Amino acid sequence: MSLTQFARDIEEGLSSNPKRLSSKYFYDAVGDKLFQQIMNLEEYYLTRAELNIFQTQKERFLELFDSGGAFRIVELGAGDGMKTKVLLKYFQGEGADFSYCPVDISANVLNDLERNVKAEIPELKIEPLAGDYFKVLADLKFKNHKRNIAFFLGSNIGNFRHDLAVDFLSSIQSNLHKGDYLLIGFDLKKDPKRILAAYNDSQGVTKAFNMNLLTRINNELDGDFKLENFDHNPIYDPLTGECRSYLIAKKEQDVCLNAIQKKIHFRQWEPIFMEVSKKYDLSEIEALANSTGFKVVENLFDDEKLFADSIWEVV
Ligand code: AVI
Repeated sequence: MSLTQFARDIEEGLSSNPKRLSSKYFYDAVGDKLFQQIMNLEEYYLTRAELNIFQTQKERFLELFDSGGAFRIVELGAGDGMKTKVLLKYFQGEGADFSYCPVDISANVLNDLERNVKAEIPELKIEPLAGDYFKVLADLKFKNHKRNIAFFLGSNIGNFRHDLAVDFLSSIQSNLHKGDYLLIGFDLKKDPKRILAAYNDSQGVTKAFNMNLLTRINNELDGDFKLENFDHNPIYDPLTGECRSYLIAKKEQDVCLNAIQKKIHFRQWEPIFMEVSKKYDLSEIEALANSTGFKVVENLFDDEKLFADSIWEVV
């Protein structure tokens, strides 16, 4: 039987001790919709905070990016480009010499984005690129020698384990030229109650977002997870800055994944680790930049100092 990567990862994660699932699998069609809803929740401050940075500091972004020559914005995981469009419109209006390369694994996402950006900013030079981030950056490196400014927004780096964040950022660095920039979004350490509320919203959307991975496993691996037997339990550790989400088995049970002939036993109150969303302070941001071949040029903050967009230069 040849297993898909999804099947292999799920089998491995649920056979581990402690059990774990990867949050990268949250994003099927239903998961994408739930994440859109999360971003509009009152408790989920991250998206609004980063949008506030873009709205209030667009002039500063342009001063930093425009060093006289042409530049290229390469957005890794562009999604709907909602926040980025604020900068693109401003830069275009100021007559900056730049182009926009949204990068995403999904060609569908890119088609929608291109249509929507062209309708709003018809004069913008846009070159969508479908594929793996590193491959796209490696191709661009040898294309023409415009200054690249890679964007990795939305606190996505917070979903990486520390060693994997270091590997990921080092790979980005090695696919950029000296002097190129990376604009990277970090959610900052703050009142633990506010952080926990963002991952435990009162409407239960974040719970549904986590539970949806069990539904996805049921659908794709012919599983029989009973969702009512699990509860969503996020915790925040102010020492490490890690908000960690778990699904907890409310009773002892077996779950069958028929497509891969696998039976998983759960003890009562046994957790499945689902996701880490790490919160940073400024010294950690600087240490991460320095350990991956960058230096911090400037940190830009929203009005409440909840979030930082950190601008790094390849050294
Ligand atoms: C995509 N990522 C930055 C989100 C976060 O805040 O860690 C995913 C998320 N998980 C629960 N709510 C939002």
